[in-house]
Amino acid sequence: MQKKIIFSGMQATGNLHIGNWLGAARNWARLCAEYTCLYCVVDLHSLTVRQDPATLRENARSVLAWYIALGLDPKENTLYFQSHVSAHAELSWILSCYTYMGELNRMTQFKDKSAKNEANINAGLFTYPVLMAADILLFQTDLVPVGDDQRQHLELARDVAQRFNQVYGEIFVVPEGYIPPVGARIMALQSPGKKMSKSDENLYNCIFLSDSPDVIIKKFKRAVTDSDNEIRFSEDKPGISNLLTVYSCVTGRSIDQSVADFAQSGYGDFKLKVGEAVVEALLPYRREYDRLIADTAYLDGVIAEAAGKARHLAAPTMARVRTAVGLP
Ligand code: AQP
Repeated sequence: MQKKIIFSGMQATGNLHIGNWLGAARNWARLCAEYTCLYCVVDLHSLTVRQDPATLRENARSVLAWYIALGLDPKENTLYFQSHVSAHAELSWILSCYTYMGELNRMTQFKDKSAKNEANINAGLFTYPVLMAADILLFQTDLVPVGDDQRQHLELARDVAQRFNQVYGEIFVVPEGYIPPVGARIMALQSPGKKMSKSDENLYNCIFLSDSPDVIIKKFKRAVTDSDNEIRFSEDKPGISNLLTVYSCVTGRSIDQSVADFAQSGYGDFKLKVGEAVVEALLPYRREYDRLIADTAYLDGVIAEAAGKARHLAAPTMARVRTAVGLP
């Protein structure tokens, strides 16, 4: 039997952080044995926010190297740059003609990012979810493992696929999401009311995968908690609950076990131990990343081969879509 298909991606808008890892990439590595997987660096999406060209190129390579370092074997998985497969943009245009303004107006990420980028509320920011739908539908994707913030975009991709299928017959597989039960929304360390984000201006909000052990510990020590010195998982304790979630993800202890581990601890000791657990969990991945990012020839080879493979895999869907809508 043919394996089912997974597609997911990350933007090259900055350095990856532990939210990107625990909410998404960690599950990609777990699922890849059972599925045919395409993991894309969504560099076209990154253009919705103004990027310095050299930095974008560097970040895109860095994200791809992290994919491999975090356990995705490029021989088994197609790890590629979105901009190397022009079918993403072509399908996005076609699907934009099947997506309603009202649907895009409801997207909370558009509202959040518009508020953050008042000087550059561009059309790409608005139509971002259409490109994401195209990314997914292009490969007849069955499963999309993402963090919780992508739930609404994923729902839109499903709606657009269903609408298109209603008009033209079964052209697209309607994808399911995979959102992990723990770690789907890692929160900012200094402002646990909002999610950890690559482009956050406050660097203390974010643990980057490339942060040194000293920096990681320093950031955890500074993490915002609360005043009652009680370590429990609860909605009214967003800072503590976030740290417990991170600890649970990196150690494999359940949330209840994690709470029990710190039954005798104060906040200072707790934050230090969470930091140390993250440093330890990241160490082998960081070593592998450092080795990979220095191996230019190897990465170039992976990038070139995967682009060809992804183009080949996208071609049948594009041909069906073109025929369906009546393009000559
Ligand atoms: N804080 C998070 N917790 C859990 N998962 C997260 N993801 C992002 N942030 C968290 C998941 O990581 C994958 C890649 O995300 P993305 O690169 O597409 O962009 P994003 O969701 O907009 O992430 P960032 O880090 O916040 O980037 P910027 O600052 O550029 O907007 C997705 O599966 C996402 O759910």
